[in-house]
Amino acid sequence: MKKFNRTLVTTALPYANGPVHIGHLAGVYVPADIYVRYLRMKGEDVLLIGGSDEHGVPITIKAQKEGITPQDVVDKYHNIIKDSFEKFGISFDVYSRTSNDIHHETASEFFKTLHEKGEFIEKTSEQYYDAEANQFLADRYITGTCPHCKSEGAYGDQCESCGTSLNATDLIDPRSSITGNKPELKETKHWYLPLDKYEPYLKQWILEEHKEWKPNVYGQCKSWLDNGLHPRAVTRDLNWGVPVPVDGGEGKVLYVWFDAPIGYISATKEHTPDWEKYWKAEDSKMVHFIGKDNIVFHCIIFPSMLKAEGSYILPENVPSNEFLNLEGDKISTSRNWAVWLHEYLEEFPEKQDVLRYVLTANAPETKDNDFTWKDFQARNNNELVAILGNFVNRALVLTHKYYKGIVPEAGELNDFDKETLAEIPVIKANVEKNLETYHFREALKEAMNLARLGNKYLADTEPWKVIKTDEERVKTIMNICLQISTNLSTLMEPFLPFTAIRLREFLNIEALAWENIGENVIEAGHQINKATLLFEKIEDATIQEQVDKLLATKAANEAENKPVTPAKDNINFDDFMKMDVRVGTITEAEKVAKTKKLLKLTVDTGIDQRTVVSGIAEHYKPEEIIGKQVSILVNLEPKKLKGIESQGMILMAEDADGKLSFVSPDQAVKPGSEIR
Ligand code: B3M
Ligand code: ZN
Repeated sequence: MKKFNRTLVTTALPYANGPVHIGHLAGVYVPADIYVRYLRMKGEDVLLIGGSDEHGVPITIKAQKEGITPQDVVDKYHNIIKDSFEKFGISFDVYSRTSNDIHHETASEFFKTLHEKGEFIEKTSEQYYDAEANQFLADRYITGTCPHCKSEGAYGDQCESCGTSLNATDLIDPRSSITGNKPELKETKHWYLPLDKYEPYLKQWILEEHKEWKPNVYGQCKSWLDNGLHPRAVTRDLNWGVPVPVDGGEGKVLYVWFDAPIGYISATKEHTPDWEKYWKAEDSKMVHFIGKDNIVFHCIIFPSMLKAEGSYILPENVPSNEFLNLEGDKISTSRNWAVWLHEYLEEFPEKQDVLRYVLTANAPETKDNDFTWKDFQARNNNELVAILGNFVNRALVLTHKYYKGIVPEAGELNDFDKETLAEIPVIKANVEKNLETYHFREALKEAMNLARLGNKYLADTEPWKVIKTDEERVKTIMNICLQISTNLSTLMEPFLPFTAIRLREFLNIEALAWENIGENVIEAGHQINKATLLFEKIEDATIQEQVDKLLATKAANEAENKPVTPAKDNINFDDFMKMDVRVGTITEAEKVAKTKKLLKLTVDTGIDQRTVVSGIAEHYKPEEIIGKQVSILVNLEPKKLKGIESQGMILMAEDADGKLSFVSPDQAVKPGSEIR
């Protein structure tokens, strides 16, 4: 195996058009952080690179929707994302952003180098254009039916249903996402990277030399390479992004997927003047952590760009994950179907490690997986509390009880003691093997085995019984329990960094190196601190709140998508004229006793002051509607409701989720004015 002297770990740059959610975390940031923390603990030279992807159509579309500038959009979300990553303990060496000057310069230079080397093909072709919006329709500006899986709503650059990367002109029945119009074709010039030129190289490099890549990654690459590569446009007709820095590039920018991966380079530059050794030295190892929809860009396109430039290394591995779903449905920013990190951090303060644990234990490493709140609760209560927390707590509490918190000296070890301690290096080796091959869930499972070992040791040795007959023996037992606890604080650190710190505070020890695992590092006579619980049970009510929140989202989405009630049968004009609808002013309002829905109103109809009972109490408070002008059907037969005679009906607009609104004139009119 090749020997590397430093590691550059990159994490996909999230689009700054929304906050990050558990899908991002499980797919990319949690595994990358575990990996990097592990390497750091081994004393290796490693950098964790991240940043916000602030260019491209996802950003401009969001800005148009909200009526703000793209810069406003990225400023807002970059700050939310950066802040929540920090609080969640993703230990970036640098978290940058692609709107920084250093990135614009780096990406621009990169393009110019390729241009000067003659690596691009310049080609004029017909692209979709929206005449009404006066704009070319790049990427997500155009939607249509996917030619492969036939699902609707595929984008001009990618189908999110089947993951295929597309050209806008491949779409069936294309539509502009700005106006909904059928686009026309119009000529425009662009720069293309001839991917076909690198095909033989990529085939050798991936299919022959990197058979160890995960099957999902290798498989996607193979299918691309088997289908044959074609030149791909790396510029766009847009006004948001890195301007094309060569003649004829006016009004055009680099394709977001051209500049974004260069963002990894810019961020490294921003972090250290010594950036080149990470990117160019043969003994540097680069690893890209990404989600599965980014595979082609990191395994085919970016490597071709780096190869074309000529002075950079290529990734050693691209451990892409599959997707995490939420309660059985695909996570979606636009449908608000997600658990947002910044909200989790507020709603579950100090529980970063619980989420880190659950997302790792249930990571979508080989197939799509599902996050459910029930599973979150079960893993917290049955694993973190019952296994890890329980062992550590018993070890610490008994040490305080028997020895006032002073580590007792071990006597002679029996076979069971020796066997137990001998397990520690075995567990360490298993964790290492799994971390080094990017099997994070397996690694965590192995690490938890150390806590299981501790519990088993306690259950078998029963110090609380032995203390009555053999005080010397208990000293040995507790010494071993404290050794296991110390080792847990080190072994768990990559996965549960906040817990590791707390555990070290309890044990009153400094951070240890990975190599210390298995050594006896806690000495007899050492004073430990008072401990509190490492984890606490999560109650049903807390979980129910989260489930209810999702149910409300689902209801809102369903209401939004609910079709409008179909029109009723026609009536003739005379039928219509039978209804006497007027503008009235509400002059009094009060709740009808013992009902939830009813208000008793007095309405000035211009004709008279009359009483109307109306089922609007859940939508309006009596005091806020006095003086309101409303529409009232005055010739409806009177009817008794809860003993009150209602003389007419207030007309309300009802939307799909049952929300009621008054139908009011848009300026004050005289009560009694007829509505027709
Ligand atoms: N922003 C796409 C995504 O968030 C893109 C990743 C860029 S990595 C260089 O899925
Ligand atoms: Zn598709």
